Amino acid sequence: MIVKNPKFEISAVGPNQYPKSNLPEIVLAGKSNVGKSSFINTMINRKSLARTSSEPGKTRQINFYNIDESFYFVDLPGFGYSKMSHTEQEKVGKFIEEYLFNRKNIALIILLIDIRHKPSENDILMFNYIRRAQIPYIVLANKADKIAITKVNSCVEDLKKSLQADENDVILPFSSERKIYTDTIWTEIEKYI
Ligand SMILES: Nc1nc2c(ncn2[C@@H]2O[C@H](COP(=O)(O)OP(=O)(O)O)[C@@H](O)[C@H]2O)c(=O)[nH]1
Ligand SMILES: [Mg+2]
Repeated sequence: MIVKNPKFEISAVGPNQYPKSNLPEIVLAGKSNVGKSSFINTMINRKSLARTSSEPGKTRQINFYNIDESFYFVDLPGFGYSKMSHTEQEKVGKFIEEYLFNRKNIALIILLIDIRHKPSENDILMFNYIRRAQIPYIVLANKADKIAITKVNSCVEDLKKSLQADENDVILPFSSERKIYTDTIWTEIEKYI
């Protein structure tokens, strides 16, 4: 896909601020700092439309990016960030759940998991939540540039096992640095918009 005019639309702190439109929403989920905002920038070929941060846990809002008036990339707040207070974590968790549970426009959820580590308890919770929600999803094993190229496939296999993923679950390596698999991921996205 060639993106021509991606626009930041709104940073929502509550459901009344979600866009009124019915455009399909492609949602980025994953823990803080896993690379959700970078993913959006990589896919749309912009350096910093989506705000990235090396300081984890900064985003508490749901950010909507209008992509050529054809769909939204939705950047969820990172969950399970230990330096956030317990009350704050709970608040963010409820906000995410409310969005995922009630929003009718969700077309696809893209769950990012760091390829370098075993999925955390929160990663597994999120995966199981999405699976049960019966919304289409794909999983990306992100930051693949951080491990040796020869290990990428076996790490993806290990991730599938840890998640107890199904045979037909789409789980691909990804790297915002190397821009690998962007075509395959666009093909997946296009199926749902
Ligand atoms: N090496 C590498 N670093 C990445 C990748 N994606 C994101 N990062 C870095 O990880 C940090 C967090 O990224 P960000 O997109 O803000 O994560 P978010 O909190 O999930 O939105 C930033 O310093 C990014 O530059 C990747 O694919 N490879
Ligand atoms: Mg972010």
